[in-house]
Amino acid sequence: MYFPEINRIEYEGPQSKNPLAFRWYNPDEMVEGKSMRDHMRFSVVYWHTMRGDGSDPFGVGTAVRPWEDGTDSVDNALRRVEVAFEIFEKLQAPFYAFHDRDVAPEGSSLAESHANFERVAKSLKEHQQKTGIQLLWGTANLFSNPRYMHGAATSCNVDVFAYAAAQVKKCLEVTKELGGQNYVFWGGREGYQNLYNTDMQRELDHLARFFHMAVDYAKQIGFSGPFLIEPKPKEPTKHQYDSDAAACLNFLRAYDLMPYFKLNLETNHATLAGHTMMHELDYAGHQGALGSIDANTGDLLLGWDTDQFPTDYYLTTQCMLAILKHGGLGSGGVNFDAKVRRESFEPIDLFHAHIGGMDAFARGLKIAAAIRADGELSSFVQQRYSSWDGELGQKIESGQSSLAELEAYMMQKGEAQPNTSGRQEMLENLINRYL
Ligand code: XUL
Ligand code: CO
Repeated sequence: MYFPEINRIEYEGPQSKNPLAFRWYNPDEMVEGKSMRDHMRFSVVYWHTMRGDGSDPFGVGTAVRPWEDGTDSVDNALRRVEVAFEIFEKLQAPFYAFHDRDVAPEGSSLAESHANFERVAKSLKEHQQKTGIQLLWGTANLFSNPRYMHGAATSCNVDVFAYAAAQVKKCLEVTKELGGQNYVFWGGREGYQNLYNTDMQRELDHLARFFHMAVDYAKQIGFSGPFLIEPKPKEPTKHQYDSDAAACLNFLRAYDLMPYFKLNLETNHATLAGHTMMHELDYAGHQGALGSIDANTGDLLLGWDTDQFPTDYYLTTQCMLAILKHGGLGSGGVNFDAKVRRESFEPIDLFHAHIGGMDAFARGLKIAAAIRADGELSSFVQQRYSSWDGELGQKIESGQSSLAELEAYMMQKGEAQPNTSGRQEMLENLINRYL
């Protein structure tokens, strides 16, 4: 036991002042006919929680992690697995997610890296079996090693593409072996810093080839979970090819990948793209591509990917409104791609951070469900579009009208009268009634 002073975090209700208890996340509580546990499918990420050290571009790590021996050895990695599962269990998180290089050290050759990964995966599997905790998704880190400086699947160097392919092949095998429910591609360095040196079309063609190879290999080994692309518009590159939900869906359609892919949407990436998270969720959702979410938030005053834990009830309410509207997360989950601040250096801060995020999402779920149950918001929207429910609207929507017909119609009618107010302020007040 690495946290003898911390018991399993339990639900104590909104009145509780215990900082190590849930005030809103009550796993068995039913909301819209489904338990909170099944709605949220909370997941802890290995990279921030187990590997984050609090370093930033201005200074070395600050995090105190007594289980770390300062080496990047397999032994240290195996000890981390024990710590990780104690954290997951105590948080009552049913899922976790990793990059290959988070869980096991890169070796001095590809073969050694594969062997390290397999060794640690064996231990991950044992811990999963012992605890019932499951792998939400796996992904390959195709951006940290210097070989990937120009990208991986979009590198100008074919050998780098091949190396990345080998890494993804192994990571797919391990993800399947661990019962991973999805497989994620975040763009890493797939993008460009400068178009003078870039053949964008060739790079995009290569990215699509890479994804098709992954689809083919998944079929070959019987990995059936969906692939997820995680959009992000910039950082580390100036322009990331998977810039937002719309760009990803266009790419997937253009290259015949739609049947195999959905999206993993992250709040801080949405805001970097100039969108709200609700926009990204709704955009993906109405195209049947809402796969999973990376739950976090940026900072209003900082323009980069700060990956903070989400604690804002407006944000989580908006997320849950969109998620419920589109029928839930399916095989995805609410994955905390979030890190404690550099100044929050003690191990216990990892608990405070996750408790806050889980409670904020549980509260958002309850508020969203209450808004939906009352139906005032949805009936306002329905009413706002009600002119489309008449004969003309139906004819247009079903593709049976024409410009000529509409010209004749307006010639006779004369003018289109504005019919309803948008009532934005009234609706904002309405939302506030539930918070
Ligand atoms: C980077 C990011 C990644 C992905 C997984 O901004 O969000 O951690 O979630 O590669
Ligand atoms: Co992410």
